[in-house]
Amino acid sequence: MEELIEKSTSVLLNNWKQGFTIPTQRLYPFQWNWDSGFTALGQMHFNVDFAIQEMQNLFSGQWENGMLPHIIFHSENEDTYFPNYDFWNAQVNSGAPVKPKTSGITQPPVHGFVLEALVNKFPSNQKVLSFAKDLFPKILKLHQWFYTYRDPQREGLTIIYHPWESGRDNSPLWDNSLARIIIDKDTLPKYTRKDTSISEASERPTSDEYDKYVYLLELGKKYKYEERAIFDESPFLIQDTLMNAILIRSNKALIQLGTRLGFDVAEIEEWQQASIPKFNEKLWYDALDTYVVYDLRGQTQIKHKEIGGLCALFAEIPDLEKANKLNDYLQGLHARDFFLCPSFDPEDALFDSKRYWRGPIWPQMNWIVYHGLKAYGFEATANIVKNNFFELVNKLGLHEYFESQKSLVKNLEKGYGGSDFSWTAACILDLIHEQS
Ligand code: 9WN
Repeated sequence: MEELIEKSTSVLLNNWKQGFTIPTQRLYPFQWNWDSGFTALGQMHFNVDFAIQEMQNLFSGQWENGMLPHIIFHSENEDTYFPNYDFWNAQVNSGAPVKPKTSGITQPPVHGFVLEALVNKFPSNQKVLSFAKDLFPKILKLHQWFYTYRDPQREGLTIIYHPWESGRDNSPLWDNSLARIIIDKDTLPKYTRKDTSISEASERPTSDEYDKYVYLLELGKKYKYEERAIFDESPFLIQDTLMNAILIRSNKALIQLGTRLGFDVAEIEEWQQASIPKFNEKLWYDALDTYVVYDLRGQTQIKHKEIGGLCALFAEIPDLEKANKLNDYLQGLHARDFFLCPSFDPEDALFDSKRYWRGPIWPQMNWIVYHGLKAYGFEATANIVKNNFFELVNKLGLHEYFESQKSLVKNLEKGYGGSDFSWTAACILDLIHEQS
């Protein structure tokens, strides 16, 4: 354990850029939104000032309307990532900051429960408490943005209009919705991917998928990143399980924190009263015994088992009957010799054990599912999720994502995607400290 603590800490220190952390060198050379939340969970165990600065610098990119972008380009000189700040051109929206430059879409709002963890660890540290008082209204503003601009039907469920917002970019979940986009190569701006010359192409999204990501980015830009116009036209409009579960979990954290710090939380309680029942009503799919995402444009559930459905546990959305079904599913995978938790169901024809979000195990997802299982008292499964993660990291390194089939892991020497990855290191540190 000592060695793992040392290695993980040094990954976070090497990826530290005087105020914020990059996910990994070259492949992702800027500050990413939900990555930074998890990173702060690791930093707080060895340098609480880093954790505070990480969050402060992330929120320096918040837009006037409350939106928190998925990338903050603190440096304008890095050239190893596409799309860079100039391609996003977030300045078309008058509420985007001039400095730092940002992207024009968001990512899962982890900040509420991250701040809660920080305050729980340092309950009487004045610096932490005054930081929490300063950050709380900013997180609240972000949640207000979700419910004001991203819930057009006032259902209590927010929507995404770009796969990158879901955090799980090329999940097979999006295939049918993206198929509505017909690419006209003459009108799509020319661009060059950088990721496939840094990371293994067979572990990354395809070029067709990238064309569609660029198409949706262009759509946002065309409408100055103003939601209403984008929603009228976007072929891709999804009510995502992961995004909504994280929002609901962070709402819960804000209610607890706000009450402790003296903020009014009535509005947040109202969101919860609408969101949790709606999540159960609209996103549960009996035939698969799981929660699924809803395609708002196609007015249909997208019926696949995958990691997003399991995140409902983390927000304590399911009743015991549903929770048991999710737990049984994971126990079944374990019995069939899979490491937990594959990002997509291995029995599904669309499963791909290597390609990014189409099957591999993602560290921060294990952290989320682990805590979800614990919340229901599923200790045995929670421990498998945690121990599998440790086993993978010990054998394959602090990578971005991992193979889930035990028979294949045996012959591998490293994980997939980027190496020395920040949220992998941070989740390891947090789980080790929780244990001790
Ligand atoms: C686009 C940084 C990010 C994560 C996402 C992951 C990947 C980016 C990309 O890397 O996405 O945001 O260029 O592939 O899918 O979850 O936040 O680690």
